[in-house]
Formats: sequence, structure tokens, C-alpha cells
Amino acid sequence: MAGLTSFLSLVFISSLFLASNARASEVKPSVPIVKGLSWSFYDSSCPKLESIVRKHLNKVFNEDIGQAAGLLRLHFHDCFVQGCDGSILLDGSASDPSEQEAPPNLSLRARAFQIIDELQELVQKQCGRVVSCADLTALAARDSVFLSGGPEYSVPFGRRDALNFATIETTLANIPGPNDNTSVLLTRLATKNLDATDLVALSGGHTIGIGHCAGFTNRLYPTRDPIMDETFFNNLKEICPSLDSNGSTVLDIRSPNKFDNQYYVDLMFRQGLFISDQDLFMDSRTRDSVTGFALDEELFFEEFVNSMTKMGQLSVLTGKRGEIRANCSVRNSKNTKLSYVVEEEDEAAHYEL
Ligand code: HEM
Ligand SMILES: *[C@@H]1O[C@H](CO)[C@@H](O)[C@H](O)[C@H]1NC(C)=O
Ligand SMILES: *[C@@H]1O[C@H](CO)[C@@H](O)[C@H](O)[C@H]1NC(C)=O
Ligand SMILES: *[C@@H]1O[C@H](CO)[C@@H](O)[C@H](O)[C@H]1NC(C)=O
Ligand SMILES: CC(=O)N[C@H]1CO[C@H](CO)[C@@H](O)[C@@H]1O
Repeated sequence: MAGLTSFLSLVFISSLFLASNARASEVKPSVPIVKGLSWSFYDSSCPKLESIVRKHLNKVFNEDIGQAAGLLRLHFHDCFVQGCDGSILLDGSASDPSEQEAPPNLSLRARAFQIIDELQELVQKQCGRVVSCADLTALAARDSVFLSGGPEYSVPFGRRDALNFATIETTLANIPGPNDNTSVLLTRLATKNLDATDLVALSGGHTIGIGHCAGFTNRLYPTRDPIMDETFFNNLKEICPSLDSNGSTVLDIRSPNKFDNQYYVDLMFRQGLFISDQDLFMDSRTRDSVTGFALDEELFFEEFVNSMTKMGQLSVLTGKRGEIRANCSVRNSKNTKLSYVVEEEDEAAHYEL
């Protein structure tokens, strides 16, 4: 009995030990971290940040795992337009449309925006207004990857929230499209200091989530894109019976909700949904990475973490720039519940931006 008790307490103690070291065991990416961001940014101001977010997202994903894809894509769109500054979260108005109203955003899941707002509220209750919406978006993307079966990695924090959102034109110019070939994608990503490996690794985000017919029916009609696998083609035609069908289908047919390397296997079998996916296997500059990731999931996870960390630092606002929004959908100066604190912050931001 005593033996059993001490065995059990050993198990208990070691699980405590493991729990308290959970963060230390997360993969730290091997890419440089920009000045102003740090691994320990909220350690004293909001030590429970990561557990609050993890707990809430666990609940959300138990009800609908599809939301993980929505959150991952949200972080990508935030970062690619004007930097990872939460600008995508700002609501526009009829006279002043925001990034949300640009066509590529039309398919962002409305629920993803709500989830970020929910996280902001939960975190604010515990810690006050200290965690930015941009950081929450990056963290939610990390947990979406991990809770879908992907790697767990550390996210450097300290991003601040933008005071403005980009125009529809800027948004369009920055978000790559499903019909972009590898040449176009390489050029687009190069403007953000992302290379061919980053392109292939980041496209691995398409291991989860869905795409609407509009993004690929040009590969079905009037005739099959000859690159596309024939059975895959026949199945897609049933989902999208015409050029303007508005249905949707999974991005990774092998394991649609699991974050794994099967997306690259799809590409090798010519079952990539978009031209932007399939061409990564057709183009000699990216083909070896596709094959490499299809054969070695560990390698994919490692590169994905590095590339996400690079992407997660695009044009971030740090220090005194920007603000920490009280409500992720509205900048503080337009937040009627907040009028007393914003003047001074806006001025500092105005000076520095
Ligand atoms: C490289 C260029 C990229 C292109 C051309 C592209 C294009 C697209 C398109 C057209 C959709 C479908 C939208 C719809 O019809 O609803 C989509 C969905 C998605 N993308 Fe990308 N994407 C790219 C990169 C990325 C990156 C870097 C990530 C994240 C790391 C990402 C994550 C996702 C996810 C998770 C979805 C599914 C969203 C959902 O289910 O709500 N994509 N992408
Ligand atoms: C890629 O697309 C661009 C723009 O549509 C086109 O000009 C170019 O020829 C294409 N490149 C290849 C290799 O197909
Ligand atoms: C698009 O979806 C709506 C609502 O589900 C449906 O009524 C309509 O017929 C669809 N349009 C096409 C072209 O499939
Ligand atoms: C945040 O702002 C949005 C848009 O103005 C509003 O609908 C929402 O109720 C606000 N949330 C909170 C918690 O005040
Ligand atoms: C014009 C339009 O439909 N914009 C949408 C962009 O995406 C967000 C989130 O789904 C919607 O709330 C907007 O209405």
C-alpha cells in the first residue's frame, strides 16, 4: 500500500513538474526575434494568458474544430496586410470600409472575429488591458495548430494594435489569390522577406480548413485542368456543379481537420485544391520542399514553426506605437466605453507612427 501511495505521489509530482515546464518544452523557433518582442513579455503582467486562451479554445474547438482553420487564416491575413497589428479585426463602416470588406476577407469566418473578442474579454478580466489583440491573434493561431494535432511552439509577444486599418486596395494587393502560380507567390512573399521554403511551409496551413468553389471552379470548367487528378476532378464537379456554385470543400482531402503533412501528399497525387497549392509541386523551385515535407512530418513541423514565427513578426508595432485595444473590433478613440484613457495614447502613437 505504502509502495502504491508513493508510486502515485511520484506520478502526481512528476505530472506537476511536467505541467509547470510545459512552456519550456515548447519548440523555440530558430529565427531571430525583432526588437520589442520577447518570449517573456506577459510573464509578470499576465502570467495566465496562455492557459486562459488554451482553455477557451479547447472548448470552442470541441464544439467546432473548423474554427481552428478560421483562426489560423485570420492571423495570416492580419500579418500580410500592414503587419501583424490586429488591423484585420477593426470594423469598418459603409463610408470607410475596412480590410474586412475586401473580397479575400469575405470568406474569413465571422466566428473567428468573435472568438478573438471573447479571448480579449476573458484575458482583460484577469489581467486588465495589457494584452494586444494582435498578440491574441498570434496566440490563437498557435493553439489552433497545436490543438489540431500540429506542433506546439512558443510565440514571442509584444505586438501592439494598429490605430488604422488598410484600404480595400491595399488588402487586395497583399493577400495572394488561389490562382496565383508559384512564380507570382514567390515574388509576393519575397516582398515580405519570405523565401521558397517559407512559401511551401506556410502553404501547409491548408492542411486544415475549407475553400469555396469560386476559388477553383476555373480548374473544372469548361474542362479539367490537365494537372488535376481525374477522380479528384469528378468529385469536385459534384460539389461545384457550375462555374458560379457557392459550395465549399476541404483543403486537405486526406485528413481535413488534422494538422499534419498530408496536404503535401495531396499535392504529390495532384489533389491540391487551388492552383496556388498544386503549382508548388509542379514548379521545380518548390517541388523538393513539397516532397520533403510529404515524407518527413517532423521536418515540416520544424519549418512551419520557423516560417510562422517569421510571418508573425511582419511589420509589428512595438513599444509605444499603436495601442492596446480594449475591444478588438474598435480602436480606443472610437470606443465609447473608454473615452477617459485614450487621448494620451493616441498622441504618442500619432507622434511615432
Ligand atoms: C500562399 C498563399 C496563400 C493563398 C493563395 C491562400 C489562399 C486561400 C484561399 C483561396 C482559401 C479559401 C478561402 C475560401 O474560399 O473560403 C484559403 C483558406 C485557408 N488558408 Fe490560405 N492561402 C495562402 C496562404 C495561407 C497561409 C500562409 C496560411 C496560414 C499559415 C493559410 C491558411 C488557410 C486556412 C487555415 C484556410 C481555411 C480557412 C477556413 O477554413 O476558414 N493560407 N487560403
Ligand atoms: C505565372 O502567372 C503569371 C501571371 O498570370 C504569368 O505571367 C506567368 O507566365 C506564370 N508563370 C508560369 C511559370 O506559369
Ligand atoms: C448559393 O447559395 C444559396 C443559398 O444556399 C442558394 O440558394 C443559391 O442557389 C446558390 N447559388 C448557386 C449559384 O449555387
Ligand atoms: C466591441 O465592439 C463591437 C463593435 O462596436 C460591439 O458590437 C461589441 O459589443 C463590443 N464588445 C464589448 C465587450 O463591448
Ligand atoms: C462586406 C462583408 O461581408 N464583410 C464581411 C467580412 O468578414 C467579416 C467576418 O466574416 C464579416 O463580419 C463582414 O460582414
